Amino acid sequence: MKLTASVLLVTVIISWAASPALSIRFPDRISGNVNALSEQPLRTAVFALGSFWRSEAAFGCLDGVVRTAAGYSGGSRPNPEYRSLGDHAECVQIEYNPRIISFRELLDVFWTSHDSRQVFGQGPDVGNQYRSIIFTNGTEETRSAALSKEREQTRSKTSVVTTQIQQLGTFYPAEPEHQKFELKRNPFLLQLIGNLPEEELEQSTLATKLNGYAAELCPPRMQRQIDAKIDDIIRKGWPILREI
Ligand code: MHO
Repeated sequence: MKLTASVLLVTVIISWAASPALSIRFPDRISGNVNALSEQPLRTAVFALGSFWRSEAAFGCLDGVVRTAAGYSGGSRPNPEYRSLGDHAECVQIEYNPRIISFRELLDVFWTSHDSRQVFGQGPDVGNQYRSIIFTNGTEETRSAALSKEREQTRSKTSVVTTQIQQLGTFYPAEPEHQKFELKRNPFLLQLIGNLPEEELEQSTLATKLNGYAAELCPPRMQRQIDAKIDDIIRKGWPILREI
């Protein structure tokens, strides 16, 4: 009798738990995760192409670029600073989502954003710190860089592409006053995003984009999109630009 009762109880519990109507429900895992893109592992590229103020802005508003930083690399002096950078070059470090933009596409922007045939300088900025360098991470990137340099050289044979290709060593971030320099020259845009403190500004994707916009270096479609957003804010009186 006792045994029968226990068997009955166990049977009741099992069927209760198995019944979809009565069993305890765990929340479904969120499918179609809206943050899937931002969770992609990011990659990093570093290029030297003249003044890092402009270099940072040249890559800032490309689709897929999440963050940029100005800094020093390519030399041997430990802990370089702007006034004593030794044999380093001014560089931009680009964090990007490889699902949206590839290293090769970044290389295309690298070539079109500076004159790789000027010897150790860009325009009026002359000196070793302004030399042109593609930093690479691994053989695949080194091969892409070499191929794109060859292609660039074939565009014109009358002058030599001076760009160096180097394995990336240490990237030293530059001093805060050199970060997002173009954006910082534009107090209106800084106010528009709520005068972020320095650390937030340096991490912000929006600030990265607006740094390119401030220098008028965004691709035309992005430049127009930001223009429209800003017009909208001014018309509607929204206080702060949060995203583009
Ligand atoms: N031509 C620039 C160079 C600055 S740079 C960050 C200037 O205005 O001095 O080296």
